[in-house]
Amino acid sequence: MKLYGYWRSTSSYRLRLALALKGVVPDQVPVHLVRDGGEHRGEAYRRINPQGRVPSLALADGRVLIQSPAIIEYLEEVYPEPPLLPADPVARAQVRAVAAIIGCDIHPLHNVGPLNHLRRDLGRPEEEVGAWIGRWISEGFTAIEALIGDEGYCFGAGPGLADVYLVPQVYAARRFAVPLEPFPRITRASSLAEAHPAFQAAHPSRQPDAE
Ligand SMILES: N[C@@H](CCC(=O)N[C@@H](CS)C(=O)NCC(=O)O)C(=O)O
Repeated sequence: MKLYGYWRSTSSYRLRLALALKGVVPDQVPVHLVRDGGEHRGEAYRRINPQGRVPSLALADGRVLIQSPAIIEYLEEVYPEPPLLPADPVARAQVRAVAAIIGCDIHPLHNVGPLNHLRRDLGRPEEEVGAWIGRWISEGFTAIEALIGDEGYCFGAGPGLADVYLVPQVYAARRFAVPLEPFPRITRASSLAEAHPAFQAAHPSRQPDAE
């Protein structure tokens, strides 16, 4: 298996976490999102992923999966142990809701492409871009703070899908200097997860392309 990703991309980070929790170790192929206007935009990478985004996962037979939520579901189906989702359908929907707040409602608003558009095309100053990022992360985190449990990981004693999404989003919040004090549950759950060996192995600073 080959994982095409970028060390500090939150979508790549969440996929690395799911792989690490499942004990699957792919070969890593770094795709630089910044250098030379972004390697992900080039023809060579678009032949692998027509959307020109990371991550992508090439299977042993050469077929390529894209979009981290779809790839993580694939992993959950093919490597069911340890499960990332609880058995109960209602609990599964609750975990998926936290993942969706991050994957659908927070992350797309501070992704490389939209931020480049704000800065370069719309000429917004850095101060406004920072306020934009902070607004959407804080709004999403306010909802998540009300949805997750008040002890342990996001939902209980072991790490699961919600933690796989939350930890990279907390990493991004710190990177963008978004205050985390209003979110004690998020801070507790992410700190606990960060100490787990799989989460340590998947951390951006531990990746071969880390700068
Ligand atoms: N929904 C996609 C998002 C993928 C995505 O947008 N990845 C970012 C890095 S975190 C990227 O490649 N951005 C490039 C760009 O926006 O130009 C997923 O979860 O895989």
